[in-house]
Amino acid sequence: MKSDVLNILVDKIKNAKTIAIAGHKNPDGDSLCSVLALSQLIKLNFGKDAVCIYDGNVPDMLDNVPLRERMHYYGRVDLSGAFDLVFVLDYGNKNHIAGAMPAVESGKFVIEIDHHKNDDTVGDLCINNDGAAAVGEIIFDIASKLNWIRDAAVNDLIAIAVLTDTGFFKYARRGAILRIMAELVDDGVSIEGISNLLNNKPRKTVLTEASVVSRAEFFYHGRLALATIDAHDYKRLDGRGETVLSLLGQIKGVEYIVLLKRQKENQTGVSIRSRAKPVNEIAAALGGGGHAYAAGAVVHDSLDNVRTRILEIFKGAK
Ligand SMILES: [Mn+2]
Repeated sequence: MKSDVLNILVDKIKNAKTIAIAGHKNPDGDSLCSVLALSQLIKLNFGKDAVCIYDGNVPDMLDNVPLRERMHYYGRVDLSGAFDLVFVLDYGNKNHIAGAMPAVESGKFVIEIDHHKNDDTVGDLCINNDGAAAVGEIIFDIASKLNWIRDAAVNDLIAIAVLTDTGFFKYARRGAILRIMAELVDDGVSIEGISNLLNNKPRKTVLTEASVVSRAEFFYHGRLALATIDAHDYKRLDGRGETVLSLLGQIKGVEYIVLLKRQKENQTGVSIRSRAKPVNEIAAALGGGGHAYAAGAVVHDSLDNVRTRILEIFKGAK
């Protein structure tokens, strides 16, 4: 991060009368907590209130994060006047900005802070680092380089952003992120406390997840686990069914895990996880995409037809 970039950032905050901050639609822990952490850093260090905007649904697990009440649904915020400064965080792809897009388009100056690979940027100033484990890491770096004051809320929010995006460090690729967490823990963050705070699902969600797991089917000598969720249960899931995928992935011998979600009569959500070969090409064949070992698609076909196609595809998987 170059100092001239940070000088522009500071200058723009100092001169802005109105500031908005948005993340991606259906915020995850990194998106939501990075937005809130940045808003609190701006309040602490510049005495300014930023408007925090989201679109979609906030997962139940994030209900108790610090300053949660600061997040406003875009439909309840007046976006007609252009903000002097708009931050857009963790968005990855223009489509994911969704309801906050009018604020980004009309903003007098836009700063994006992201860790996704993205060539189609929207910012007048881009602070992008696809090596960062989370946007929370970049926010921490900005605050450190500028000697900004952090309070307990900021520290917790950055820790939640990092812990959720790295799966509590399972997906951490660099030591830098652990050194940042070490500093946060020394400053009072409790990882155990955060873990407890995130365990906040409604009872019906966990019971639904458990019943979906118990009804899973196994194919090809137990190498493929396949679970299905009907439209009624789909509404009770928190997020994309990560818990179902993770539980099935704990079974000995299971290499591929597929979760089919009946979103509508002729629309089926597919999530694929792999412990063996990359599966992103399988997702691409279904019109989706994703990471090598975690991919998905939305197929405009019935669940039964998609199930048949999936079984055909994995029949040939080595
Ligand atoms: Mn992220």
